[in-house]
Amino acid sequence: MSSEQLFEGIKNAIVDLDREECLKLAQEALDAGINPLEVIENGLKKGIQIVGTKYDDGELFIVDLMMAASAMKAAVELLELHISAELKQQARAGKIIIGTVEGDVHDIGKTIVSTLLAANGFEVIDLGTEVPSSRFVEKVKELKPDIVGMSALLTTTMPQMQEVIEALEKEDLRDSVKVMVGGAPVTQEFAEKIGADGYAKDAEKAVKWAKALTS
Ligand code: B1M
Repeated sequence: MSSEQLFEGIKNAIVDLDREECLKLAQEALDAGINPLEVIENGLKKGIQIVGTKYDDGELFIVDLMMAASAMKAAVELLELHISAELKQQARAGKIIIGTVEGDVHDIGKTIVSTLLAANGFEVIDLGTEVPSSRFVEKVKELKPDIVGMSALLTTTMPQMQEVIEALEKEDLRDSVKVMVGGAPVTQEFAEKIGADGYAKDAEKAVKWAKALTS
């Protein structure tokens, strides 16, 4: 199968909520030597976007979203092993704590960002999902990272990012860290409005930003 056929098959497997087919094709792509990031961008992400639109249009339900997410997470986990293995030896480029903000359970994109940052030499401490501002503050005090990264997928949880920045200011910690934000509804304009230092549209841009912010 060509790489284009594999991407198409992986996209369709997500849309069909077919976890096994998705994993099988992801493994085939790896065996064929295709860059795992291309599989995520050209196959998995396209599939999950279609699923999101179908959910919006009432064609799919929350249970379907969960099945698609489970297939995507399993495939990302498989691909991640290969991303990290290639680049793990690199020197540490900086320390980052990252999490999905309070009230938000979406973690697929955040985990891809974490993995790619780690693969590019950053020490990444992933706080998981639904992370309250107090935990971000506590971890900044404890771990003294170079960057705090926040992800939000819901318009209703985006304001949490500002809350974290304000909490850092209140504790006199804001000047000790750079803040990077991202997630589908987040924009450059929003990042500037809440006083973040960086915004990234996707995982590769997040790495570029993190490198620029720490250099
Ligand atoms: Co939900 N969901 N969801 N969902 N879900 C969205 C986000 C939605 C757009 C779907 C829709 O209506 N079309 C919609 C939000 C609408 C809005 O806010 N305007 C929505 C909704 C409404 C909900 C619920 C409220 C549904 C309900 O319960 N009625 C609920 C909320 C639960 C909660 O959080 N409290 C909910 C639940 C779920 C599932 C649990 C079923 C599942 C998540 C599973 C999981 O993550 N473990 C899910 C899914 C899968 C989606 C969609 C379909 C896909 C999200 C995803 O994984 N995308 C999504 C629709 C969509 O986005 N098209 C949707 C793929 C991922 C690779 O992309 O996360 O954007 P993304 O990450 C990218 C970039 O954004 C960027 O890099 C990543 C890689 O390129 N990035 C960063 C992300 N974080 C970054 C951080 C950075 C930098 C870059 O710096 C730190």
